Amino acid sequence: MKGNKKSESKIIIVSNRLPVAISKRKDELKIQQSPGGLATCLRAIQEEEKAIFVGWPGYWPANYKEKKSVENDLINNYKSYPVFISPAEIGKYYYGFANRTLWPLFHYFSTYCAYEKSEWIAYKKVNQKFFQKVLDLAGPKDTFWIHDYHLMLLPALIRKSLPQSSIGFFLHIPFPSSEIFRTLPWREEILEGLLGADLLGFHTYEYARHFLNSALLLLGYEHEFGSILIDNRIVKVENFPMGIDSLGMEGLLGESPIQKDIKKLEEKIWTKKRKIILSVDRLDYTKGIPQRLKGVELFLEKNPEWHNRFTYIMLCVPSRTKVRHYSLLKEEVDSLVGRINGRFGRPGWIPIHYMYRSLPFHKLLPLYTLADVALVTPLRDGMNLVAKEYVTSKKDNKGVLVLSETAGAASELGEALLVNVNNKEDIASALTQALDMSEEEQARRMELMRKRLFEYDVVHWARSFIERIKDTKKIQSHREHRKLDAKWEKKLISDFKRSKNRLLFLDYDGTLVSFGAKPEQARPDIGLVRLLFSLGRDPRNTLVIVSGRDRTTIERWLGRVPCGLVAEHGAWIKRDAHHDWEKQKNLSGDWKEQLQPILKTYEFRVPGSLVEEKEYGIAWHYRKANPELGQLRSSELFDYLNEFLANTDLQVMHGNKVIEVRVSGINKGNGVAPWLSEKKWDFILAMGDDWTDEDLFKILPAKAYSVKVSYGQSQARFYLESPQSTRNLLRRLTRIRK
Ligand code: ADQ
Repeated sequence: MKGNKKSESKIIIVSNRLPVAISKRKDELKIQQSPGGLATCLRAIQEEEKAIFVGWPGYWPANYKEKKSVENDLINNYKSYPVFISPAEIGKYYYGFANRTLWPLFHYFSTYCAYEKSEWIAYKKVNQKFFQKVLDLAGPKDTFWIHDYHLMLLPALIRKSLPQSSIGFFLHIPFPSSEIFRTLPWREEILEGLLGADLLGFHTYEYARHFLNSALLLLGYEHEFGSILIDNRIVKVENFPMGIDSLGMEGLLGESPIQKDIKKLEEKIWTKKRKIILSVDRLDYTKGIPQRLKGVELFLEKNPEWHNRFTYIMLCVPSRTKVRHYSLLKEEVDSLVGRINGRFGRPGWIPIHYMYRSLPFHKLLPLYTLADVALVTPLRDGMNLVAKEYVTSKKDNKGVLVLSETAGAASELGEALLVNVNNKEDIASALTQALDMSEEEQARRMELMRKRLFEYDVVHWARSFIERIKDTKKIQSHREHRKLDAKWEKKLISDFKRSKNRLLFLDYDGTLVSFGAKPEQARPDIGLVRLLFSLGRDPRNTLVIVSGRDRTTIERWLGRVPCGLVAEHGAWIKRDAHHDWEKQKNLSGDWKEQLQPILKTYEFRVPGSLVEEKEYGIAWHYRKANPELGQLRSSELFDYLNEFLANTDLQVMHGNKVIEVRVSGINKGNGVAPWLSEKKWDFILAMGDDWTDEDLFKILPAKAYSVKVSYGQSQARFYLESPQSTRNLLRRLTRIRK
């Protein structure tokens, strides 16, 4: 079986829970559907032919024989490969780290968080256990799709042992703001674990942005349009709002047993002539149940005319009952329901009909269909599928959804009545508005939401996620082709060897030396000076250092190297040691006076940043600033300056952690023109790391070797990772014998 599985290409879906769960009643094992939103999603992708599932079956077998029988049943009948986790491990990993630390933290309940080292260790151990299982099943062409906060270390574990594999990870809960996330003691390990994936998916753009900010702030990883480069591998971070199985649900609604149930319930309601308000949740403190009840209480206080004219059916599924905050919540909800029913109930009418149990989906459907109002009021929710299920059930477009603005679903269901759950007045008045809403208004809102849900259903969601993992792999392999690898390096060296007139353009910062915290800290070390001497000394080489720095600094550092110099991005050039500096154009730096106060304000507002004045340019560097603040303020300054300097002959550039203003028409391409125009060259190499080097790459002949020393879009033919790789290449060139 194992051999077979390894030879086909398949999708391995890994989640804490399998789509089905096992339980034992009266010595008999039973297999049922797992509860909750993630399980709903897994069932929807279960139909995917090539998918297999890996996860916890919710059961610890009594003995080896039972274990084997459970395993065979799950594999053969449900394509599910169980990872058996002992009760002690479940206590620490699932009820512990996952649900007493990560769950409250990611839902902004930081005061509920426990930070227990032993639970963190158990979490690592169980992630390792999943990894071993996955490794047993994995073939070379398989795609892994890992789900949710229980398994955040798994992507990196797989990446380490199968570096070429395709890995996607989807988080079903919110990713909190970096200010919250950074309070986690093991924050770096969690981020590194996730970044083992090729694709990281979140329900909303906000969560993706929070993740990118945390990676920047805590690990220093920058991103470009949602892509992060790690060890020469691209990680894509994107939002994929999860849908539900709308078509499947509509099909179920048409089945006759469900229609019968709907009819029965309808008659019951009709005789009482009461409207139905419905809520359906796991009993979880993130779902805002007490807040909702207080809103309903206020509605009852303010609207006596509605007494005896509605029933609120509140359906709660027991959840994580072994975690203390959940049992406290149960007590609070019980007492609130008792209080409200006691206060407002009368013979023949109780306002809240509270059911503390799970219902099979087909029993839920009639309730959805007949409810006039759905009250979905989580304090935080990754998405919230109940809201989407309610809307989908409304074939006749009748019904009103009241939805919390802090549920992920709110970003797609803007036609709902959106409420701030902490404001009970808001809930009470939304209820009034919902119960009084005309049928035309209901239909107008419902129709728009339904259309969206049918277009972006769970099948669309799952397919687009899997497609995107493949796309990311394609981007990576395209990148691989551009790498100046051993094969291309051999060709470059052999062309270099054969040539007699070689032209070498080298940028300085980020290409020959790594960036220092301050500009003056990047002075050349002795190794670099020797390397440049040895290149410049060879009569067949014409070496030119092409920099954005001011001419005084560049001359002080490299003035004795036998090479040409270009300073201030081409404003100044020095052909060789025997020539003086030449100004490229009739330049003036008078305009700097006007800009200096603006840039100084940013120096003041962003601690760690600084202003550098050049003869014909002025720059604001933010390398040492807090990365998040630096990125934010730099875009703001860039936009501002562009507007401010429109219709002048000044140009604003956003370089590597620097915003610089200089006279238009001055660029590295023009700066090197005096050399390039000589036309005698039989070998040209240009290396640079920044987009200011693009002007140089752009004007080179097609055969020239242009190399970008970092990740990012570029006109260069090749790329290398770091200044260290630049130096290694140049060192090899100096070793070539005549
Ligand atoms: P959950 O927190 O479980 O999911 P939700 O998205 O609302 O929340 O999904 C609940 C699912 O369970 C729904 O399909 C619903 O029909 C079912 N359900 C709820 N109460 C029930 C009851 N009493 N009886 C029977 N079935 C019931 C997590 C995240 C969410 C995210 C999903 C999917 O917390 O934010 O939307 O995963 O990514």
